[in-house]
Amino acid sequence: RHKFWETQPVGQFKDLGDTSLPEGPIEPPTPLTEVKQEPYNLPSLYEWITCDMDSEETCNEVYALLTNNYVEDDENMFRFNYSMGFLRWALRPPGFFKNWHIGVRVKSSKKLVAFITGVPARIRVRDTVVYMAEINFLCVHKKLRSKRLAPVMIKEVTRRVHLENMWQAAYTAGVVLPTPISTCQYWHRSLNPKKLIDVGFSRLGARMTMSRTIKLYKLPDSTATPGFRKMESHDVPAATRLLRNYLSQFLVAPDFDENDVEHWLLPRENVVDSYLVESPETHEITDFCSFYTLPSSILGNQNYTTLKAAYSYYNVSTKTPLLQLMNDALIVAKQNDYDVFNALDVMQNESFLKELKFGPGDGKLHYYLYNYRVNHVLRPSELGLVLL
Ligand code: NHW
Ligand code: EN5
Repeated sequence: RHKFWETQPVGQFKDLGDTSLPEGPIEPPTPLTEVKQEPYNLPSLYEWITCDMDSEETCNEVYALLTNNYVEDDENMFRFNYSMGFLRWALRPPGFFKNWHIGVRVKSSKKLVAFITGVPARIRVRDTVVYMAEINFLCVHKKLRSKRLAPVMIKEVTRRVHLENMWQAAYTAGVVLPTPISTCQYWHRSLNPKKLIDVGFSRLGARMTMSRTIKLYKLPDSTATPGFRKMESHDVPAATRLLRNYLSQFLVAPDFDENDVEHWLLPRENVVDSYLVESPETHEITDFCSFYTLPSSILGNQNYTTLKAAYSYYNVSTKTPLLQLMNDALIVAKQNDYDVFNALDVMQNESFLKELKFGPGDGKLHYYLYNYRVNHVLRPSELGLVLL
C-alpha cells in the first residue's frame, strides 16, 4: 500500500495498538561519518539546488511554484497562497539552515519544479525535549506528479537533517500516511459571509436568508477586554513566560525560548499578529492570542481572486476567559479585513469554537512524527503544536 512509507522509521499501521513497543526513537542515530555524503539521484533531466530565501529572485520562483501548485481543497476551489513575506518568515527562524531549503530545477531551462523545506525546532514529547526538523512546503509541479519524485525529496531532506545530527521530524498533512499521532478538524468562523457564500467557501444555511446570515456573524466594532493591545518587542520576556507555562500542559508542544517567541510571535504585517492583555492596574501580561495570515487563491471565480484567512496560532488565557479573548481576536481580524478565521481543535480551542460560531470544515489535518513513536493516538486537545 505505501511502498515508500513502509521503508521509513515511522509508526506503521500494523503496529497500531501494540503497547509493547517503547515510546521514543524508532531507530538510533548513526555515526555522522555513515550518513550519505552525496545527494540522492534525481531523474537525469533534473538537478538539486539550495534555495537562498534572501535572494528576491529565488523567493519569487518559490512563491510562483507554490502559488500555482501547492495545497488545494478536495474540490479544487481554493489553493493556499503563502506570501513571500510569510515564506521568508517561515523559513528563517533562529538557527535555520539554508541547506534545508531544497529545490529541484529542470537542468535545461532552470525552471523550479519541486520544493521541500525543513526548519529546526525543539519539540517536547511528554517529558523529553527533542531537536527536530519541521518539514513543510513539499511541492511537486502539477505536470510532474505521480512519478515518485516526492520520496526522493523526502529522502534528500532527511539526509541533510541527519548531517546536522538531528534524527527526528514533525510534519502535518491533509492526507493519511503511516501513521498520525493525532488527527485534527479544521473549523471556520465567517467574518465576511456574503463573500464566502459568493465564492463557494460556505453555503447559505437551510431556512437562512443572506441578511439573516450577515446579522448572525456580525461582530462588535471594538474589542471588549480592557488592556487588549498588539504585542510589542518589550513584551517578549513576559509573553515567553506566559506561553511556556501554558504549553507545558500539552503532550506535544514546542519548547519556545525568548528568541523563538521574538521570531514566531512578534507581529509582522500580513504574516503574523499577536495581541495580549496588559492589566490596566498591575501592568501584568495576563493573556495572549495570535493568528497568522494565509490567503487562498480562489480558482475560477469571476468576481474575486483571493480569500483572506487568519489561522489561529497560539492562545493563552489566565485572567480573561478564552471565549472573550478569542472574540476580541475575531474583532481585530474583522477590522483588518479578513474574510474568515480558521482554527484547529487543538489545545483548548474546543472550548470556544461552537460558542463563537465556528463551523466544522471539510478538511482534516493529520500530525506526524518521523523516527519517534508515541504509544497512543493523541486527542487534538493534547496537542500544543501548530505548524504553518
Ligand atoms: S503537507 C502538503 C504537501 N503538499 C501538497 O499537498 C501540495 C500539492 N501536492 C503535491 O505537490 C505539508 C504532490 O502531490 C506531493 C506528492 C509533492 C505532495 N507528505 O512523487 P509521488 C508538508 O509539506 C507520498 C508525505 O509519486 P506526488 C509536509 C505518498 O504517500 N508523503 O507523489 C511534507 C507516496 O508514498 P507511498 C506524501 O503526488 C512531509 C509517495 O509520496 C505526501 O507526485 C514530508 C508518492 O510520491 C505528503 N503530503 O507528490 C515527509 N503526499 O509510500 C517528511 C504524498 O504511499 C518526513 N506522499 O507510496 C520527515 C523528513 C525529515 C526527517 C528528518 C530526520
Ligand atoms: C500543512 N501545514 O481542505 C498544510 N481546507 O476545512 C497542509 N474547507 O478550507 C494541510 N471543498 O470547509 C492541508 N468551508 C489540509 C487542508 C487543505 C485545504 C482544505 C478546508 C479545511 C477548507 C472550506 C472550503 C470548502 C470548499 C469545498 C470549508 C465551510 C465553511 C463553513 C463556514 C460556516 C460554518 C460551517 C463551515
